[in-house]
Amino acid sequence: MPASTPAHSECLANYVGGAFDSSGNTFTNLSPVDGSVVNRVCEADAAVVNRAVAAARAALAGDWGAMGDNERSALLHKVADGIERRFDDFVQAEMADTGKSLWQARTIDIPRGAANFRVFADLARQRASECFHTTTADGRQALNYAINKPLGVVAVIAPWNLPLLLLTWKLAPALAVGNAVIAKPSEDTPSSATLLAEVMHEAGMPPGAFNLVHGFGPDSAGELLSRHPDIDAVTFTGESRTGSAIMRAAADNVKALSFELGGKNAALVFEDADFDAAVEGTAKSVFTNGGQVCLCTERVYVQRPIFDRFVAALKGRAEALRIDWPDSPDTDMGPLISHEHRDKVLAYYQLARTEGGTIVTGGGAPHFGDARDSGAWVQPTIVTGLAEQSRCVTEEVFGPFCHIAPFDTEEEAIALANASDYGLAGTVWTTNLQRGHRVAQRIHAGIVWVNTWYLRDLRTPFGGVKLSGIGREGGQHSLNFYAEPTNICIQL
Ligand code: NAD
Ligand code: 6OD
Repeated sequence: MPASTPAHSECLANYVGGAFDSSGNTFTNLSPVDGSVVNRVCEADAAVVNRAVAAARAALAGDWGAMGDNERSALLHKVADGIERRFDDFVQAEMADTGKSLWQARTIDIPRGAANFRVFADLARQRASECFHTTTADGRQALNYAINKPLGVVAVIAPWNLPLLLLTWKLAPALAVGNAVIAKPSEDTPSSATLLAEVMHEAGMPPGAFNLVHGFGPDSAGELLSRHPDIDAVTFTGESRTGSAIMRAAADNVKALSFELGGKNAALVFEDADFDAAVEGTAKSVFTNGGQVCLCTERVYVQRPIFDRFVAALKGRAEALRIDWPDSPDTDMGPLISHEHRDKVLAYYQLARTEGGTIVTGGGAPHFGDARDSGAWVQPTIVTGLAEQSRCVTEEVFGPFCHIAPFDTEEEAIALANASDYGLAGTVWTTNLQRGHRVAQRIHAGIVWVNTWYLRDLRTPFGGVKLSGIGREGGQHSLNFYAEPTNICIQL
């Protein structure tokens, strides 16, 4: 297949060693909007994965490995330019695979895809290195300085919820410090990654520096990458259970691992909060992307004096959400990613009932009377009255779902937020500045927002504690993971 084969040709191809490769089996990518076929995708088998690893290794020994910081940085800016030039193609690809709204793809997913390349291209070029002037016991002097080398060949395994955003969040820093990468997008969202391969090709990325393999997890491309003896690091975003499987597979070669995993995030709404802002912000944090953002709130704790009013107001917001075709300009929420995921989320809605909860709103699937009835849609759902130990309050649902419970004291609110196996994000709503700082600092999570949600500065540490991940990404934290420092000690 010629290198310029478009992403939406008959079958989305793998991209290996600077050329598109459509050998092997194919699988079907279905639209969650109406169940129709979006495209067919070439599944990378062991031979394709091996070729990708060999191409990456060769790139490190060749033009890519020899490239200087400034040239690499300029190339990554060209990739960002390429994403922006084909902005509408990326938006369409993301909407077709996920059913997310045009508005969200245009304002969050695709701009962040380009921004990830620009930010890390600049940070890597401007990076300082450590240097110590050392006095030794005999009174002589030594100079210690560190140089940062790429880790080598890095596998990037990405999820389906923010496909381009989360893939490039890892690809960009890995490439910026000179690694050769093999990207594996989710089997549910192969299209924007294939467009990215075209953009990489057009930008003049040296063959093998960026490779793309399509496929599934177990017994497929994901596992082949995690086990591959010639891959130095795996950086993964997805379910906590998958993180454990990758950890086991990568153990034999003691690969470096960076994991961004699941969440069961709490929002604490104090009676002194700006009520309307807290309702609006909580609605956003529960229902954005159909609740399919790892940072979404699934546990809302509200101080008792405003509990009933808050539940009623959030119910009103949930019922006002426009659930519609992704390309309609007013759509707030599209379908879930797949029929399989819809069944999982609907099973939690049912479980909420059997666990003794009260369904405040939603609790099922909408009926449209058109092609969407063959899609993967669910209703935004709010539940009250569940026990803190119930499965709906402890397990990640990853849908437009939250449980709301009352609390009385600040101490109790903090304890409730922290009573989770996960620790990714938290949100505090209060107009008391001291309380905002005090509570945020005591929440066991990688990020805590006060009076906002999903406000991002790409230089800050991002990641989770407990089941929510290993390590931090963002700014220098990403560069630190993707590079290996060597200390050089010179006796003066
Ligand atoms: P997933 O774990 O099912 O899949 C993610 C990726 O891993 C896919 O590319 C998949 O093919 C691959 N994979 C699956 N099994 C594998 C295996 N055994 N070996 C190697 N690769 C394998 O996750 P998902 O359903 O795509 O995404 C949703 C989950 O991701 C949620 O739990 C969500 O919280 C989490 N997530 C976390 C973050 C974060 O930053 N912490 C961000 C986004 C999503
Ligand atoms: O914004 C980011 O950088 C990021 N990693 C978001 C993760 C979202 C999870 O679904």
